[in-house]
Amino acid sequence: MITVYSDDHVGHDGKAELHDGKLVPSFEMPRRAALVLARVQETGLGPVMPPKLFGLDPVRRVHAADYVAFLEGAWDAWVAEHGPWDALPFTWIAPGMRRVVPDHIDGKLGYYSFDAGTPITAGTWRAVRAAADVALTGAELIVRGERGAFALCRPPGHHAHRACYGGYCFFNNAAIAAQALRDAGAERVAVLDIDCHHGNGTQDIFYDRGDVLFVSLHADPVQEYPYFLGFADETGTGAGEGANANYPLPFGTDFAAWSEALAHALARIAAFGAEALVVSLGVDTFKGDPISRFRLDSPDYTAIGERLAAAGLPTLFVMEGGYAVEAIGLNAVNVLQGFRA
Ligand code: SP5
Ligand code: ZN
Repeated sequence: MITVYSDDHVGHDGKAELHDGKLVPSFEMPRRAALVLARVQETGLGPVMPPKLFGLDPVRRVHAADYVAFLEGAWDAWVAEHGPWDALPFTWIAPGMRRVVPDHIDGKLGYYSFDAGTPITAGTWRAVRAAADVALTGAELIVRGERGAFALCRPPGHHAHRACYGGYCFFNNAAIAAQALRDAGAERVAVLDIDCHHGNGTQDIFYDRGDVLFVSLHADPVQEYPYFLGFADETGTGAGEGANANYPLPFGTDFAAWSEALAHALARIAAFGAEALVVSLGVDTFKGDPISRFRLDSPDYTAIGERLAAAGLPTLFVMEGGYAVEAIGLNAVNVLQGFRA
């Protein structure tokens, strides 16, 4: 299986996120991608190639133009106001307030985000562009006939909505790839999100569309971030009615229970008649993950890969979360090896 990877993520290096009331070192760090790449290389999974450059047009197929322009200029605007320390928002729009774009960078950060865990740093713009190119290059491999490909994206993407960032995500790499597959001629595309957190951004981007099925297995939002989306009664709207399926699972979920939900998810995907599958591959379902509460173990990821292969669809894997850094390479590449076997 070909892996697509760019070093351009390394300059996205947040110092801290708001966690349990304290600013703590960012869980989402450059070493995550470095260790996944190292595991790809040491296992001989297959060749590693750099991304092609696609520009911003395919990004704007799923993200609002004003949001993309905001991200491009956010760091410079922040530095001009506050100096070269990571940019974090501290206030957001709540019901009863007005959705007006502020002039001030502090207001803009709140307007275009939904949490205080997602710093913008000097290298963020370069990194998020590269991650989109990595996903788009992976999608192109699938269009050209590869059975599977791995987009080793960083930062991750599935929490990013059409016009806001959060959850360590800026551009929704999986959504950009799914849209690119549609634009290349696939009539129906499925996105399966197996990150421990609900893929709120991806769901929202495709919620009113019947051509992209979104299916997600995740920690129940009554207990876990992102809290405000990901419930089982969210089934899509308008033309998208029936093209969204959430499987919220409780804290402590082990592979037996998770696996049962996966069977339901794969049945939904089969019934949908997708021509291609995008997997939002988070491995923060691991029992050793420092911010999540599921109990999957490393060999389970190989079994997941085998199950995904049995779906028989051309499959693009897009890297999402996973914060047990010492095990992230093993767990992520186990999925890919299980798929390849
Ligand atoms: C891509 C991805 O996996 N993003 C995850 C973002 C999660 N950020 C907030 C996590 C909050 C976890 N709460 C744990 C509380 C422990 N006391
Ligand atoms: Zn996650």
